[in-house]
Amino acid sequence: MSHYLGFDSSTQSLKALIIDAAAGKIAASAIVHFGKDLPQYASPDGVLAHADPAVKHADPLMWLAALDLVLKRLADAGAPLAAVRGISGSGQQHGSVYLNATATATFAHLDPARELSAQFAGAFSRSTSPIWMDSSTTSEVRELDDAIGKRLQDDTGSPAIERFSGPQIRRFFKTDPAAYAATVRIHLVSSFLASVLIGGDAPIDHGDGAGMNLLNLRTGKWDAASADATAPGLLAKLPRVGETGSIAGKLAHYFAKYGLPAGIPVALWTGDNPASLIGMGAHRPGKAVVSLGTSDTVFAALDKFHTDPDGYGHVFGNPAGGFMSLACFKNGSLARDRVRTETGVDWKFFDATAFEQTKPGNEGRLALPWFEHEITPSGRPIGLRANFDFPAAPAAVRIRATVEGQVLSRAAHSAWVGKFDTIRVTGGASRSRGILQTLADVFQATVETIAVTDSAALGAALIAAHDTGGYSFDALAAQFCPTVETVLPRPENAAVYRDLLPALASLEK
Ligand code: XUL
Repeated sequence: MSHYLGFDSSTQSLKALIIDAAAGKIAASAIVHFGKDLPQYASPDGVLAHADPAVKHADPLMWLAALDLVLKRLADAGAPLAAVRGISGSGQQHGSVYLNATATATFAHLDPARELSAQFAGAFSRSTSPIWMDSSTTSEVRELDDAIGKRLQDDTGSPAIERFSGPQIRRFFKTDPAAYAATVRIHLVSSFLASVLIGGDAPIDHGDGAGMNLLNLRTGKWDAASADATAPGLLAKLPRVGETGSIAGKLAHYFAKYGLPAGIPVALWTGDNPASLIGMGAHRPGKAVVSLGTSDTVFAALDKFHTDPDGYGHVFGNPAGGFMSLACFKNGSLARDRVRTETGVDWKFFDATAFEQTKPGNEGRLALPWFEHEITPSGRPIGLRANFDFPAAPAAVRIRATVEGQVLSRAAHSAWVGKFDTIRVTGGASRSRGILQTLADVFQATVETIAVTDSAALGAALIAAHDTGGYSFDALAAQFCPTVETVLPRPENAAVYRDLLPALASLEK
């Protein structure tokens, strides 16, 4: 029996996926949409409404209700739960969960006769969890910067960032010191759910821990000075940092009610981006993943620990060992869609025809669709930027200018990571011929699409197979992440795009 279970607790849903590692097949999967399936939590997109648009919190009880429901759905569908030999999971990064002194007993005595959400109802010192979309911590970021300075990025992999857990914890300490004092444990979404599975206190891994502004990636330990600058007594409230590849504990008896074997190993959970690195088969340096979604992200395994000199990219732990980079570009698909709507064309035109009617480099015409506050680079005013009369140009020119502007920016802000031979593309826009060829030409790398759709949940299941079952990541990637389509770079376009870099730099000013 070679079945492994991976979870992905993302912003809007909880997915569970069982793989048969020996057969190289996905054996079962189930999903719970927080909005649709758990309407009692009033979080249509997984986020609670708040008068201040900068505040984005979620109810941790909703994540627990989803855990019961997704396992029930797997059991009801006859999934091979009894054959599962190990479990892991991934969580939306940066979200933090605050537990009070009663939580220890709750974890230790999970009662199969009652739902998890009922058992944990009194276990939180903060009833809601700030998540990665929250940007209410501008002053806390400044305070951390003032206290630690450049060393924060040099040692934790990122400068102080609003959505990172450290500034969020500091804000909680400042706004509700009594509730902070009553907090005995602060978990990430990932380590909290791992704790529930083992009925104990799971460590935080290097992948997700690096998204806190608190983990020293050079030592693999909590950074005492950053913790002190964040909030008093914080070190004692954090769980242990776990070694990459290690086991959090054994599955609690509670989960036997769904047919899972109690006592099987639960590997450390990680963040959704580190899990996706594994699920995309990109755990080795040289391969980057470009995820084209609401936001575009570019992430890749790093050959050694080093940081982005411009301060926009992050360094996280790689679940396969070592480190990975991640850069997030806020203006992704929604910006592409807005340009498409405004030019009055359909997706076929946007994805392919526009590129047939224009030439690579677009005769120097370039655009950046910054309709939302961009974070890479940050601090610039919003609006469409172009070095030509954008509204007057033909639709095909505007579309190529937008796509080339986006792709050049993704490449320019990933140059610090190193050279890639291969780019694996995922997300809705990976269907676009024009975008795939532009990626190949700008990065001068082979572009691959793969069949994986739920890369974080698959990555978590592969991590379970590796960490608890001894399967190698290379063998798992060969089986589960094969290439579907390849687009080759055209060497003659390398210089065309190199020559556009000064134009990009002036648009980004
Ligand atoms: C990464 C980040 C997001 C979340 C999404 O830094 O904030 O990608 O992990 O779930």
